[in-house]
Amino acid sequence: VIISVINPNTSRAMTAAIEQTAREVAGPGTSIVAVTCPFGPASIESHHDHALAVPGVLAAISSGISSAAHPVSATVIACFGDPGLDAAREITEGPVLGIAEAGMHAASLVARTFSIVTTLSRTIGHTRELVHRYGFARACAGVYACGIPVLELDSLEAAALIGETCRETLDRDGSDAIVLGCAGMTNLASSLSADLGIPVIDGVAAAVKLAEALASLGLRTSKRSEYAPPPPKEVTGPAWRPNVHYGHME
Ligand code: 5HY
Repeated sequence: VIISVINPNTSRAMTAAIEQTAREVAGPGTSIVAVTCPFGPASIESHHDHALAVPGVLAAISSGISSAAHPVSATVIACFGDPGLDAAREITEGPVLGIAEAGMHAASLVARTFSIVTTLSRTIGHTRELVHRYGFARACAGVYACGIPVLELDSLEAAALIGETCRETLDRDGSDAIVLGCAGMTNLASSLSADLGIPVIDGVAAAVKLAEALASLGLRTSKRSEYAPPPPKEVTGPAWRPNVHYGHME
């Protein structure tokens, strides 16, 4: 099984943290290909960042497709906004998982209710929409922000503040688990879980293992209608797209 793990922002340090988690949790038969988006925002924490990130996600996926030598079994979009998820499912054969959707599924299997702790409060609206879209409106007790920008998560102060936000969230919601709302929090899950005494789900780890499970079951995205390859179309603009014709799959 080959899993392509894509960091939709262009910050290589975040890709390294994401890759480390992916390699740690991957099973013996799974290899991880970590990809940093070739262009786009350094971090994604607004609607505008999210929109700018999608072309880079699709470019990163297309480059993976065109390397038919090592066909990718599954793809993980390692950003909690799940940017480009549906478009990615149209242009790939294997399963595509976003870390938000995967994290919520994992939480729903170990807890009756869970809460989400994300970065800036301005990302709460989009996260709530994903909660509803993925069908977790009943299971998700709330979405809260720690107030730290994505690129400032890697500090002791940030870890302490995230822990504090988790405690406040659990007291407020009475929920049974926490989903960490940013790939940049991936290295905090186990220590937070030990401190709080509840499951703390890191969407990166959840997405990699769910992708591995689906790929090992031989499950691929259904091409019957909505996720069929997009109709061939003239696209003007930067020639970032390798010569992959979306109309068919190699
Ligand atoms: C992420 N942004 O996981 C999201 C987190 C967020 O660059 N990687 C980012 O705040 O939506």
